[in-house]
Amino acid sequence: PAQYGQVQEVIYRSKLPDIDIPNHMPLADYCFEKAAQWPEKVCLIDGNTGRKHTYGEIEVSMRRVAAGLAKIGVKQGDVIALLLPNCAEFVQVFLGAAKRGAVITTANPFYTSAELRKQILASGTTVVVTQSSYVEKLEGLNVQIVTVDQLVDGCLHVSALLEADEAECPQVEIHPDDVVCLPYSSGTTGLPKGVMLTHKGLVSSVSQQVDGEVPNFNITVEDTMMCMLPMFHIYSLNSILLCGLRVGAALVVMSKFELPKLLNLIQRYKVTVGPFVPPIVLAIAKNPIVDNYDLSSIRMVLSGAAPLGKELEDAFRARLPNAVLGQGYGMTEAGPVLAMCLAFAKTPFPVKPGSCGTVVRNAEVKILDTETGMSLSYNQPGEICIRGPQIMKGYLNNPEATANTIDKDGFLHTGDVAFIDEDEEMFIVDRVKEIIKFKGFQVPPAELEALLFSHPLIQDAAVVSRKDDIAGEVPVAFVVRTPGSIISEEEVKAYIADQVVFYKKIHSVYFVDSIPKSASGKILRKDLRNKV
Ligand code: 4UW
Repeated sequence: PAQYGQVQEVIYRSKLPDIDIPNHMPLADYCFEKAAQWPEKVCLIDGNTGRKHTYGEIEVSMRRVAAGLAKIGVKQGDVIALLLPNCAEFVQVFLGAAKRGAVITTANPFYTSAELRKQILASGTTVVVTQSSYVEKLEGLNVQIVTVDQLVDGCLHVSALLEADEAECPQVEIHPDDVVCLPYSSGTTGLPKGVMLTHKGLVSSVSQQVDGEVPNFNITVEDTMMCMLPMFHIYSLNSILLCGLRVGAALVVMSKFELPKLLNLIQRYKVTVGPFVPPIVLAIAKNPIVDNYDLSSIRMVLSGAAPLGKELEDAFRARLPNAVLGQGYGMTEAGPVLAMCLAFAKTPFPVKPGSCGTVVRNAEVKILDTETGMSLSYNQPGEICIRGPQIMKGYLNNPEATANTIDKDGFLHTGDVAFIDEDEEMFIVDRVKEIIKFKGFQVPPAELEALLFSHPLIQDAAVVSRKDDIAGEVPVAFVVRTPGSIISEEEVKAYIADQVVFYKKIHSVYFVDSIPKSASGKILRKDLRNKV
């Protein structure tokens, strides 16, 4: 009970009991803890070639890669960048690097040279594992490049890692608070920053989803999961790859989204679990070709990374009546999973459409009034804050941004606005942060604004989101031309498009006389969003 003069805190928790989380274990050992029980079981199926890798094979290749990395000079704590579409080598090198005690940073292989350069330098990457076609983009960087397909002059080939001697797998003492994964995210404001996810954090997050007597995300060794979302993004890395490995599921690895191919693979391999994002849920709900495939094997469809409308949920359910559809809610910095649909639990709960789930076990959520900071009770929207062993350790080399995100009590502030109803279900209603999400991909306005400012004919600029039926949101720019300049919309768009990955392209330019700002100089983004 609240004491006089003290503000009462309302803490929300899972409806499932807390569990014992073995988060003293290194991530790779945790993922393979039970795999000795099923060495012959299929772990990965390459969707392009049909090639299968068993759990036993992946476990050996993990130790070989760890040995190979040590051999080429990678030390504990060194940073390795994976610049790959989904493929077996992504999984093998990720696990081998984790086993070595190295840190893995992931990036979109479609990134431009300039985007890659920033992340590689900021993260202190010394080794980049990629495809031969992307080697060019890394020119001028002082890194060891490893290619997974063709041999390239001056680069190593991944066989140097995969064919190393597993007996030479280094013994490494890994501390639970050591960083293992370093994805980049802009968080609630500014440019992309390195998010330090530790062994303890990722083990906790996976455990919160799939471990215990009554797992929240009830996938098992019997399941075949579609691994089509890119593993360089934390959603797929955590909830598909790491959760899948932990339970012994088979993962159907797809390198690129094409609807007919996806449907074909679901039918061929009798996929049971489909982790998707809203544009894919939309395609399955609406595209007539879906009727040509037998998708009856699917029992669970997970959506996340962006909002899923109630109408779309209803349309999807009408199409795949046998599948349980629900959402998860994640944020890179939160480890990433904050909430998961309880209809996916081993003992399922009834859930409502539009909910992004219930807070995971072993974690605490507060909803704070965005004006007063007061902790709010049921059905009142405010900023979601979360505390638990799964959240990030902080931003790399950025204590200020860390302190602005994790408060002194250890709660991480998400910048998402939601309410929780009496059934403990969370509903996201708004965002008080800058980030724009194009099909679930992060578009940081600050990055595009910095590029716009760098143009001599642009005096001021602001980038905000515009709603879009397919992508969810697209970035649009408000631009103030320098006096006398006549730069056109097409020129502005082309200037940005040359420098960024496809999903950060600007879709419209609105020329204005000034950008609305607060007294402290902050762009009034809400005003601009209301204009578009
Ligand atoms: N509804 C509305 C949602 C939702 C959402 C996210 O790129 P990041 O940093 O991270 C992610 C991670 C998503 C994720 C991870 C693991 C998982 O199991 C799962 O469930 C399916 C999802 O997207 O972007 C974080 C931001 O994306 C928005 C929200 O604004 C959040 O802060 N977002 N999920 N279900 N919005």
